[in-house]
Amino acid sequence: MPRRIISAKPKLRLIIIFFIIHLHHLQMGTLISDTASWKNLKDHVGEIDKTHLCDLMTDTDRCKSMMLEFDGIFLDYSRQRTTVDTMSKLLTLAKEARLKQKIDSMFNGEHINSTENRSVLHVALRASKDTTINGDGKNVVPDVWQVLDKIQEFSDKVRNGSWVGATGKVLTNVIAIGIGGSFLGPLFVHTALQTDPAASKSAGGRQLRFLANVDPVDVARNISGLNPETTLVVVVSKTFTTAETMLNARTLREWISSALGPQAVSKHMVAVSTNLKLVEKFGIDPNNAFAFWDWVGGRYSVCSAVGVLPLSLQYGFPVVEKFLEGARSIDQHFHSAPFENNIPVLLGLLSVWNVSFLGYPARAILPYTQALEKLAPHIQQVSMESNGKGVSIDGVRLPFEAGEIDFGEPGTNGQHSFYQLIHQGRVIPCDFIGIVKSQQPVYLRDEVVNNHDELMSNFFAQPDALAYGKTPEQLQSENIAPHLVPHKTFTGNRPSLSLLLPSLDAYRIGQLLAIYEHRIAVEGFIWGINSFDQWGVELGKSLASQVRRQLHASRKKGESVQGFNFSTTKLLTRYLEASADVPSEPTTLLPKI
Ligand SMILES: *[C@@H]1O[C@H](CO)[C@@H](O)[C@H](O)[C@H]1NC(C)=O
Ligand SMILES: *[C@@H]1O[C@H](CO)[C@@H](O)[C@H](O)[C@H]1NC(C)=O
Ligand SMILES: *[C@@H]1O[C@H](CO)[C@@H](O)[C@H](O)[C@H]1NC(C)=O
Ligand SMILES: *[C@@H]1O[C@H](CO)[C@@H](O)[C@H](O)[C@H]1NC(C)=O
Ligand SMILES: *[C@@H]1O[C@H](CO)[C@@H](O)[C@H](O)[C@H]1NC(C)=O
Ligand SMILES: CC(=O)N[C@H]1CO[C@H](CO)[C@@H](O)[C@@H]1O
Repeated sequence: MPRRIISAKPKLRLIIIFFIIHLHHLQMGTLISDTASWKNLKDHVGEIDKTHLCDLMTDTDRCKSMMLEFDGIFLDYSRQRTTVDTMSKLLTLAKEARLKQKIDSMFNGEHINSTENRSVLHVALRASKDTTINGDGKNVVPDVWQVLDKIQEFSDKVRNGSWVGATGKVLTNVIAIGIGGSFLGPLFVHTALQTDPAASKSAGGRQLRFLANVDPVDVARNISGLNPETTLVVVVSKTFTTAETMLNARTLREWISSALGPQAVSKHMVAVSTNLKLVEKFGIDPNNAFAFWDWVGGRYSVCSAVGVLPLSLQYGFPVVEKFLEGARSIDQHFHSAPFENNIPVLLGLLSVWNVSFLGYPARAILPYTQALEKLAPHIQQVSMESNGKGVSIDGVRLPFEAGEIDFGEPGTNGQHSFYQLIHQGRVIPCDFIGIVKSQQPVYLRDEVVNNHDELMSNFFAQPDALAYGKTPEQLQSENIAPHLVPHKTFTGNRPSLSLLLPSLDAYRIGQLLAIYEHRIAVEGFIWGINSFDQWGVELGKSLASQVRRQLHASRKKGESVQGFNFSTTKLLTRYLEASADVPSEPTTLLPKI
């Protein structure tokens, strides 16, 4: 081929080169930023920059078209910096990105986790028994239900006292050890359920704790106040090799066997893992291992045994089943609703609009209920681990930035913290999440409104404060001292959206989870990246093993620090010297507080 180009006439040569480049381009897949609809949206930003939300909000037809409801969830995105025209341009972008086909590929079990040749089927984890979802040529739903049935039976036995600890006592406490997706998702759901009346009634005095960090301080806190005789430990690790989880598991195994003898381990520890060999080697009966599959990514695993086992132990399987049903309702909506009425699709498109066109890289998640305090940390992982990528799915470096910076706190706490920056500093699009009926209503005599209404007054007020702002003229008419006017001015035009849920029970929590999961997938599908791998977490891990080897060699053999750069050498040397008095031999003493 190259020889033929060289021998061709100059003009022909150019044509051939152009053809080769074009062919290469097609093979590598077109970047979304090269499409007409992307450019069209870029040009459209100028028009939007001429608008202000306080004007856009006066157009009732526009606002009406930006509200929708599905299965009790009400979405209002009229405070986006968008017009009806923007929305239609975004829908065209979705078409050009082949969003529909990509969603179908996910539901059809195609290997969309292409860098690792895997399907992405967390939707199968909450499918009803009679559905068929194929992964690698077989229906995976029966496997899913086999594990769910096993969890139901096991959690029933522990809860009703027919499975007891080594000394015959009922196991009323559970510590689940896992990190990343095996921690944040289940913790989010647990925190949200804790104060739901139905869930807390079925928890009936039981305790559930999640241990993640390899910091021994966390071990101390997690075992504090618990008796090994009444504690069941669930070890969650797909490969049973995750460094942090396995060290914590060995530490709690020591806690149990030093109190109750080594034979107690099999009564007090169970596993969520696929590596039955290592489970058995560890001392856990492989019959007490609960499986999940290669097509479940860590951050999408809360609906697998990873979340379902600890949550069923705490709340009973029927409560957790409701949670799965809520997620299923959104899965079906996401798969079948037309894009203009599809909540996760619209939210995903709006995120792309903010990040890639308006240049707002961050997003605040602001639930007006303390029960959702772990929503933002969970979504932070789902979103930032999924979409924080630098190349397209075909390996081409992106000429734009993908991913978004997620953070958040429940209102009204956030209002006394970072809202200052959101109102008068940087523009940070906000997700306001409100609940119609509180999990724990309180209404005091002599108060103007009940406590939940007080909370929700803020939920309704904040989006307008952000959108409308306050002008110098308004301030002058209020006779504000002139030197204070600039300080009290709010520029407004700050976008937000409002999601209103009828209540916060297990079903609604499942819906909320699935809305965010799918929204994040939509963003990745549009950007043309692989939202389902996470190579970015590997480098730090491998450098840590080099440090681990060094710490061992220095402490045991007095070797000096070598092979690191100047800065790390200094830091490590200082660390080793200053901690020369820590015990150099292992002790079986566990931390105590
Ligand atoms: C991907 O997986 C499928 C089946 O799981 C297998 O047939 C195929 O050879 C794999 N492709 C690569 C590139 O490894
Ligand atoms: C406890 O639950 C198990 C599993 O569902 C069941 O087989 C057993 O009969 C129950 N025992 C009692 C005492 O309720
Ligand atoms: C258990 O450890 C986790 C993190 O590893 C921590 O977030 C949690 O607060 C601890 N639990 C208790 C009860 O202290
Ligand atoms: C994609 O594959 C990798 C490697 O097996 C896995 O770590 C990741 O969790 C997968 N992602 C999903 C969403 O299944
Ligand atoms: C885009 O803005 C809306 C609110 O206007 C917000 O809800 C959404 O999360 C934002 N997305 C991003 C990625 O900033
Ligand atoms: C001089 C030297 O040792 N440089 C090292 C600094 O750290 C990086 C990351 O571990 C190494 O790649 C360098 O070789």
